[in-house]
Amino acid sequence: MKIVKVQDIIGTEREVSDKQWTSRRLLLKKDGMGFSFHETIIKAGSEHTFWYKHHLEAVYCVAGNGRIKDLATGEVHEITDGTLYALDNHDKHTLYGGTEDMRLICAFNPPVTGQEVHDEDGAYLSDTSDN
Ligand code: 9YT
Repeated sequence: MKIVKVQDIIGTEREVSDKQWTSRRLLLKKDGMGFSFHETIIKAGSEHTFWYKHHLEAVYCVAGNGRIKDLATGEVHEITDGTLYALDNHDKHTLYGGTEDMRLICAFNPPVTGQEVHDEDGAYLSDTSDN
């Protein structure tokens, strides 16, 4: 059994940030669960375009608010505490932070290794190994 505390991840290589978002990778591929598990904070008022071409992702909001735009259809959905979105079609999307920082819990299949970088499309490159 593994016990992971987010406060032990802060400031380590499992915490990845830019000015407008922070992601803490509680579980990565090397943890052997078959998925990775993250806490992502999206700053109020910020905007991010992501495209996980090689991963499926489920995201559950537990605090704050924002919106997500499906860039294929232009549809916009409100996100608040208790909303889940599942990118079951590798959906390219834009996330908008709302009036308060949004706290999101995310699972990726296949698991993120921690070495991925967002390419010019906002996509993660495919598995860069770690087993
Ligand atoms: C909201 C969202 O897509 N979070 C994903 C995790 C983040 N891109 C990371 O850990 O790099």
